[in-house]
Amino acid sequence: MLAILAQADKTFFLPPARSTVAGLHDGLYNFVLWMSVIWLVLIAGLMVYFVIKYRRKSPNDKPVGPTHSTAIELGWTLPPLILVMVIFVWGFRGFLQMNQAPNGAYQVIVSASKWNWAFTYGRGEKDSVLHVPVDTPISLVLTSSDVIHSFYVPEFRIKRDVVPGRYNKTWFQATEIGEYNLFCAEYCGQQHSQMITKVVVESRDDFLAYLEERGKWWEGKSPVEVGQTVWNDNGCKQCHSVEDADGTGPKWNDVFGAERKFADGTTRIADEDYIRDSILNPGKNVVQGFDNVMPTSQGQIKDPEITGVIEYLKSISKNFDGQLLEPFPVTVPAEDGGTPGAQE
Ligand code: HEC
Ligand SMILES: [Cu+2]
Repeated sequence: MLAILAQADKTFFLPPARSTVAGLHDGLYNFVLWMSVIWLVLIAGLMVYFVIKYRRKSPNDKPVGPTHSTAIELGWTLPPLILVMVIFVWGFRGFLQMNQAPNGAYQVIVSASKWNWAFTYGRGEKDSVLHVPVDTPISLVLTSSDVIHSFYVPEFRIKRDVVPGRYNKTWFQATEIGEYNLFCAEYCGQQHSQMITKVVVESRDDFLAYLEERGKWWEGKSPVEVGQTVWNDNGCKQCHSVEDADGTGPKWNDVFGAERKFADGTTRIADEDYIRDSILNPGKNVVQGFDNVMPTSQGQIKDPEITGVIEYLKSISKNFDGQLLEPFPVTVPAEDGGTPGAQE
């Protein structure tokens, strides 16, 4: 919270404007605000003045009946009409600008789910933080896999609902390199308030380097490390604790190798196939005592990542003491009861 305030240039007013449309929105906002202030002061002031000036001064004062003045009537009708039309045209221009991405905008897919954000780029690169090049129009296609969320970046002055079952669009062009907060602005359940991530605006070269690295981000990492990163970055950690406590989903430290019981009374040993199934078709085997609320990762997770999750689950499971996928040569568990699978 303090960090957010500090970033907003220590003001409770609008945070600094960092996108091309922000100027137009701020202009209109300030116009409406100051018009309201001026009219409030004027009307309230006149009211007080009239109450005093025309108060009943003696018991013999008779109330004066209504009279008509065309000039006054036009006076309080036409100026407000003109003002409202100005606000309408101004707002409508902003509305059009907000909705029409310029041709050639770079597209990013935004997937929201309880309670995290995922961003997918042109070649399937994927991340939980939104990276974009500066001074480049970015068009966003927003989808949700569960409930209504809302994509909100205060510095860019853009907010768009993310609705399950349809694709909403918006766009922006960031004007300054930096990191900005990205909020969910639609109350979407228990951990709504933690559905926060960042927009990293960087130079074109940095962005290209980032995409390059993200494309095969798992290269050079051990599968366990890959799995842990997926757990962290793909939102698994919101529901699955790796410590000894169930959350919205089952804790992960006793899954692999155990016999899992399901809501329909069936059971299954948690092996590689089961984990893969659970990730791609969460509704197929719903673990007893839990709701069928896990979003599918179908189309959002690559095979090396699934392998990573499997190995990570093995590495933290109390019910697994077999061999992990490791770089050659592997470490053989010591006969004298040393830590199984430990690296030399
Ligand atoms: C919204 C909460 C939520 C999120 C996010 C979530 N899960 Fe789940 N997950 C659940 C629930 C609830 C269950 C138990 C019900 C079921 O089996 O569908 C479950 C079950 C599982 C199981 C079977 C575990 C067992 O105990 O037998 C696996 C494996 C799993 N999830 C993997 C993942 C992975 C990998 C991710 C991240 C890509 C993830 N989950 C994200 C809620 C979630
Ligand atoms: Cu949300």
